Amino acid sequence: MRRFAYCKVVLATSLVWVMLDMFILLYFSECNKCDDKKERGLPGRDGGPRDGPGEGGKPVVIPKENQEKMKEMFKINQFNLMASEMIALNRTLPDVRLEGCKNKLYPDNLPRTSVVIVFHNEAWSTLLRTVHSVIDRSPHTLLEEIVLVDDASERDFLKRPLEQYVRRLEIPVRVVRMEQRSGLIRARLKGASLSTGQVITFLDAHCECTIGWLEPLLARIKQDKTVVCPIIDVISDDTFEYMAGSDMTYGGFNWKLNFRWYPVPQREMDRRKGDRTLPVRTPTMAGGLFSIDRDYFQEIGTYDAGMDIWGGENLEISFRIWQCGGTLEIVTCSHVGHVFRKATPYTFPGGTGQIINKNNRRLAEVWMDEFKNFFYIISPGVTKVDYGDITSRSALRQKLQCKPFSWYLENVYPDSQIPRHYYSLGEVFSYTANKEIRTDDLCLDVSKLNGPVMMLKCHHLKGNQLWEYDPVKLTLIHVNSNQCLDKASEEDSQVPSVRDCTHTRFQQWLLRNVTLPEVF
Ligand code: LR7
Ligand code: MN
Repeated sequence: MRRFAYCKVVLATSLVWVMLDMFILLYFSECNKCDDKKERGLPGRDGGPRDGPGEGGKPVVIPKENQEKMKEMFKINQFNLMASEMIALNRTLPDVRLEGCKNKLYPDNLPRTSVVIVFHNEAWSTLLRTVHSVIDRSPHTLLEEIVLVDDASERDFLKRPLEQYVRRLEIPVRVVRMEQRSGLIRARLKGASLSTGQVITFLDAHCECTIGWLEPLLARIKQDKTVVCPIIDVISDDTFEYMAGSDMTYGGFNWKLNFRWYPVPQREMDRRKGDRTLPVRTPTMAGGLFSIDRDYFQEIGTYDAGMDIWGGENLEISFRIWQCGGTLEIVTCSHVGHVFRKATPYTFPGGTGQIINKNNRRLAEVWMDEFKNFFYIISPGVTKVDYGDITSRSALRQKLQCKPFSWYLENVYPDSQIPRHYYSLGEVFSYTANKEIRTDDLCLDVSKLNGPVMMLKCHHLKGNQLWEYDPVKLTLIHVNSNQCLDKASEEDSQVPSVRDCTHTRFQQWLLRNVTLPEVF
């Protein structure tokens, strides 16, 4: 395969590189002194005249005759590996920043960062393109080092060839290995503990940093207890086309505790007085790309080392930052691309569901108080999953005197899918203080007399999603139609509907109070 051929070339030329090292060192120590503009103008860097595959972030088209091979190769990493291998490791990318970001000035005493990249069986081309994009698009004065943490990969080219390749780069790049497959959380902990920069910046192993990505992140970190994420642009898993992400979305989550993007609400636009170049306060981070002050990372308890492989750590650190007095932001002037995949290419030893449920239970049990029940009712069987020992994480919450989850919902994430106030949480639905019958982001909705009732996206405008519960008659009255929720509109139908409130036998609903609401 191409990759292996390439690695052999890498080995064969490593001697030459040793000699080249001296030259490169000289060349780049020269270049450190260049101003940014000049560096950008160098051939092979942004703005340089290049027309190879994928240059300028353009999509790569695979010729017809290679389509079969392409499909085969796709399975290896769950992205178009053939396309990735055709693209230069230092391809140019468009400057996708808002105009107002391009001329911002940053203090010249910014803290230096270590960049920590963990990987398991990552492709050579995506991993090294990540590394090159960091080196090529960061002022070297701000880059302490890059730490690559190999989470027990099983690919030969990620062993010595990788070590030899990175040795010739103009920024110190360390390769460290996990002794056994540990998952991204413990791999990041190892990388963080071995790194030395004042700031730690985490990246996934298939990212590309764009021009000016680092300075606004570091500038923001100077604010106490602020953890910052770039806008995560999309690198197509099919074509490797680079597509700018929006500054109008931020991070949330649903009842299943999946991270999700949602539109930035009006209140957050208002707080920034409509200036889209100012950082957005985000309830959660996606997880893979963020910068944090090293001391603050320690102070708030790094990560939960009891979490395995993948998942849960992103919401866990998000809740923890907010509940324990920090701030989490998306810095809209910083853009980093990430290859979004539709499936995971690697194994989850012990089972995907098992691992993700375990991680999610750990975060729900430690941080979500009674609101963990929203997760539990929507994920049948999850309460049977063993989540191990959480005493040290609960003790951390105690020690840091972190605020309750209700505070987070009220103050940080009022537009959450989890209702801050609710009367009842039953087997299937919640009855919220807004008088919606709701599961996740769906609400029971009736648009005409005698039904039918449907689950539609909650619109929060009451109207046809407004239900009044009568705790004496035990009826749920659809206010607009003045009809009652009915178990069967025809005697033989099992589909709930609404009917005039006279068929009491079919119209009684027991709402179970899992948690009694506070006084409304
Ligand atoms: O066992 C593992 N060991 C690892 O070292 C499993 C993974 N990894 C590495 C992997 O090689 C990669 O570099 O960990 C990194 C993240 O794994 P991905 O790329 O498979 O994860 P993802 O991009 O699908 O998932 C997102 O959510 C994860 C939850 O645990 C992590 O927080 C990822 O970092 C995160 N990625 C992003 O935030 C990028 C934007 C995606 C979105 C939304
Ligand atoms: Mn990823």
